[in-house]
Amino acid sequence: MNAKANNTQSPAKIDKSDFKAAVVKHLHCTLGTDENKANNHAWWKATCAAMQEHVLEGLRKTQKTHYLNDTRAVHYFSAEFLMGRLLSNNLQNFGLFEVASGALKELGVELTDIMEQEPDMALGNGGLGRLAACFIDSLATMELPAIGYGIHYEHGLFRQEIKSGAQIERPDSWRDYGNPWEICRPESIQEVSLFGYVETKYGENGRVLKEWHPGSIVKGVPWDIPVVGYEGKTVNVLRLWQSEASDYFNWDVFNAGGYVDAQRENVQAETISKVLYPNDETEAGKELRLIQQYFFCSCSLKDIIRRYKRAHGDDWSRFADQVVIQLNDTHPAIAIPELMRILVDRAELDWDQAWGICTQVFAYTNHTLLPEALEKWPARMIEKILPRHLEIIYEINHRFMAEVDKKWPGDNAMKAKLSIIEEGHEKMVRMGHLSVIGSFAVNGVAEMHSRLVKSSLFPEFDELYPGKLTNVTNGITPRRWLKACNPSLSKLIDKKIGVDWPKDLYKLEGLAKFASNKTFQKQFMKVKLENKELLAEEIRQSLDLEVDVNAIFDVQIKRLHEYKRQHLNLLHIMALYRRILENPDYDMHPRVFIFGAKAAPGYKLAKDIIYAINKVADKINNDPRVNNKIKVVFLPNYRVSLAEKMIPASDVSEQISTAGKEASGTGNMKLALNGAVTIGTLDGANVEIAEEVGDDNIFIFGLTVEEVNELKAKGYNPLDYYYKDPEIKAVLDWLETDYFTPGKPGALVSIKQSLLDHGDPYMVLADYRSYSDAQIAVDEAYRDKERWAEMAIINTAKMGKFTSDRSIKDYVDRIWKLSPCKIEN
Ligand code: GPU
Repeated sequence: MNAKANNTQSPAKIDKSDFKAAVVKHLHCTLGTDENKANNHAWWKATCAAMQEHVLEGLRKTQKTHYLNDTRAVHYFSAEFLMGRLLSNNLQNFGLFEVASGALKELGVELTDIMEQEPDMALGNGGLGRLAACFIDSLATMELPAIGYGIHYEHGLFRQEIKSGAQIERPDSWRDYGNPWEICRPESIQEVSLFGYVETKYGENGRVLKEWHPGSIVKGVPWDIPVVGYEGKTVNVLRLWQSEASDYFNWDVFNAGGYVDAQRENVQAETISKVLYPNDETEAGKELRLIQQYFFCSCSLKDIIRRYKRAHGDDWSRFADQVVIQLNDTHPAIAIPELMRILVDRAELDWDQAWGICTQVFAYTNHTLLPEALEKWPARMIEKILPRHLEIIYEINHRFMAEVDKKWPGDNAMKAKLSIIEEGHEKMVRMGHLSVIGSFAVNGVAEMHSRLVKSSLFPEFDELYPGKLTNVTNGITPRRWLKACNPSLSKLIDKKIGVDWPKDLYKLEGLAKFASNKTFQKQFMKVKLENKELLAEEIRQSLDLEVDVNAIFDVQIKRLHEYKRQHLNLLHIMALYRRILENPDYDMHPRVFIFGAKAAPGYKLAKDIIYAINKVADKINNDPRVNNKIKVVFLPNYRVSLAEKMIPASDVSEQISTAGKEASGTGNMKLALNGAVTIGTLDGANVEIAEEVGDDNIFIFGLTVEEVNELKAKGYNPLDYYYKDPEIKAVLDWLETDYFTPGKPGALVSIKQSLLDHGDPYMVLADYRSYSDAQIAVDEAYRDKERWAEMAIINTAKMGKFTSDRSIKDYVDRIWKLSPCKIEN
């Protein structure tokens, strides 16, 4: 049989006619339709199926090679993977985008149209979930043995609709018509125990044995999503667990004639992986959430152990050589006591031996300092759901307290401070402390954040375990966030510096020498203008609103959160509006302020801010006196695929969190990579972006972390700013009228109240004037077209550091100690 017939030829050799034949074959044989009947959805599915042939071939080779080489692998545990769409990514990474596009064209189909059929895979909330997706892309690209483990949510992050200005949440059903990328692996089902009680027994020579009698058992069914590396050599997998009722456990009820009861148990079991919690950086404290966390951690650990045992039998001595587990925040921290349980209760290892393994296997990434995001579980809740795990946590803590006593003898205050258990009217388990104690490495996600993790979150842990706390600055994959989402700019870059940059982003530095070249500036800004036209079309389609592509496109895209300060942006927009009303000749370059943001459904003020943005937008966009100097656009349902359209079209990137609050940010990196200039505070990775692009190519404003702390210590009073700055006063008072909400005075007052009556916790007013001044500087800079083009080019040129390949290299060299494994084609 020739290579073509069995489809094992390498993707590099596929031509248009091969691809065309494969798509038609799948239209006929997989979808049961034909070229005349097929709609875009069918074409999309057939194209995915044609692609999936190569993906699965790559997957098979990769898994075989990893198995034969018995490779050490990293296991990335994350409750969220925000993958977005996969077709264009997989085509790009296999180098088949042009081939597919040409093949489809001959069939009378536009590839970019059918790509729009793909629902986003939105199994995450925001930055943390998207980071996980970028990391697994880099791991595959760098040919590293890796597996992502998470939850196969039936419903991902809600779809946002805007009705009369307000956010409405609708369910997201990303798999309704089938997901062409995933493969169910019933041969690797796991069972997970929940509830019940622990029996203490005595074994040989008085050894205490613990037996957990669970009250319920659920099945974890794995679904594998192939993760294609750039140039398509390594294809790793993202393994997501779906919960189902365990057949075995329901037998009794079923046989007793309790068909209905048995069905009820089914529903309960299936609830576990039903929906993603839509809270970003707030700990919900819900029982089901803890069950979700335990469910995927337990399935994943059992999966890892099964694989290890296949090669090493019952010899645990090499486990830590083969396995490293990265905990993406504390959401999977329950994996630590779960591994202890398996090792001590099941494998019957000594506690010390088991603990030795655990503390060589786990590493933990902290993604926030916000107190409301630091997970704590009521001990009573853990006891109910995971009785044995609570005992293990107490034992870990007991031994840890002895360590603390050795370091700080007799210091009970120190013990209370560092204990995993927080004593209070309700005992709580601090998952952050458990994670630090149970891991061999702990990292923050940007230099500044990691410094604060050491100095203010975990200073005593840093003293107790010198060297354990470290930094790995976040990154983004340039394959999705430049090559795939901005094809025009990518082609221009290819022409200028060659095609190696997607795998070696420091190569972009080669653009810097053209930053002041007039011809290149024109080419660069022409691409930007084309991208702005595409986004303007999107805005027209979605909102029936015209925007001027010669205006500055000023973009703030991220979850809605007080600390990210979308309301600072809004107050400034209102102030500009006011300036124009007071002085029709107010001199400014026209600007389109564009927002994309989802609010957690229970976060009242965040929803109020979305409402306010929309109401202010209505008024400004329809006021002829504004003379098109300002437009305000709120694009509904912000998500990965929308970001891919917004980012290439942005001139200005808003990164305006209160200093010390944004751990890193990654949208800041994506926007700068696509030639947007940042207006931002010295927060998170903005600091490192400023270092890379230089002070002349970024607009920094606002209080520093030190100044924020000083002002707080001295006693911050927002009223000082309200009375001192007439513009602040006028704008806040405006919110109280019915100017923006005719007939409904006070509809926007909660924003004013949070800033004046509730103490302005994120210091919006303290930074207002400095922000407004920085915006004037942006306006002036933009009017000098050449100067602006130079800034934009420098931003793209200097983003080398922020490829997620660099982040992964840092993890590999300093934490994971992994080696690449070449896959032969
Ligand atoms: N982040 Br904790 C989330 O998106 N969700 C969370 O639950 C937590 C953190 C973000 C940080 O806010 C952001 O600054 C960072 O860039 C991102 O994680 C990835 O590290």
